[in-house]
Amino acid sequence: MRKPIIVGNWKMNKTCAEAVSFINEIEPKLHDGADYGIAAPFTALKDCVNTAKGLIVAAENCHFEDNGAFTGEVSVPMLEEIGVKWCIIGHSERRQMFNETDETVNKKAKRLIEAGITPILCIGETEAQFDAGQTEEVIRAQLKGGLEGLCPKCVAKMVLAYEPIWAIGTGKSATKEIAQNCCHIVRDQVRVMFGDEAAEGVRIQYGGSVKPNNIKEYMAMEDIDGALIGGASLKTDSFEEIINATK
Ligand code: G2H
Repeated sequence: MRKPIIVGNWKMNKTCAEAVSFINEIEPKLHDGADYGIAAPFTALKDCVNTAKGLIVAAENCHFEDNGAFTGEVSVPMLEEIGVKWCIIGHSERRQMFNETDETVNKKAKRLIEAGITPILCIGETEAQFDAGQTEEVIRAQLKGGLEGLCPKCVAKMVLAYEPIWAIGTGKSATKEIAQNCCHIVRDQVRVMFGDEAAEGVRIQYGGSVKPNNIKEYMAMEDIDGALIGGASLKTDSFEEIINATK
């Protein structure tokens, strides 16, 4: 039985003060029906970790090297030092704008797991790939590259987020059938690579214009264990509606 996991991805939004105020307001609304979390900008992470009691606090990225000449980057030991236990890797915005590849995602996953930080690994196809019928091929290839060399038990504890790029921040969410079909492919690829235990344990999120009014239909699907939510996670009222809809 997989516990649902709902994570807000704040992206480049919220100052420390705004992040702390959000967490203080939202924490009393949490319940045991799911794990809830937010991914915050680096600058707000320490305050978020120190404020959150039940809410998961995730970083939105990390570097795979521990230190060195990587101007502007943040390493896994730096996240570890401030108590971060979760980290998004491979978000499509990082793949598209910051040259993230399956190879760097894989290095990041390995370093995070070594540090006891759970990766939330994002995958998903572009609109052109979707239109060309390449979705399955793209998903399987991204997982092959991103998960290569990890141990089955490690994969079982991870979160994989399927986010079709054409649905991100566009208001054009995937139908529940498309989302289910793709999350099923994700689970199948994990099964092919790591066996049944990993496939049944890994939690798979759908992401892309998830809102209070559509979260329930995604959560009802067999292979969808949660959601990665951008826009609708920025305001406490819409995040609270999502919390209530996933009781
Ligand atoms: C996809 C998602 C959060 P949004 O990026 O990861 O954002 O819900 O705004 O489409």
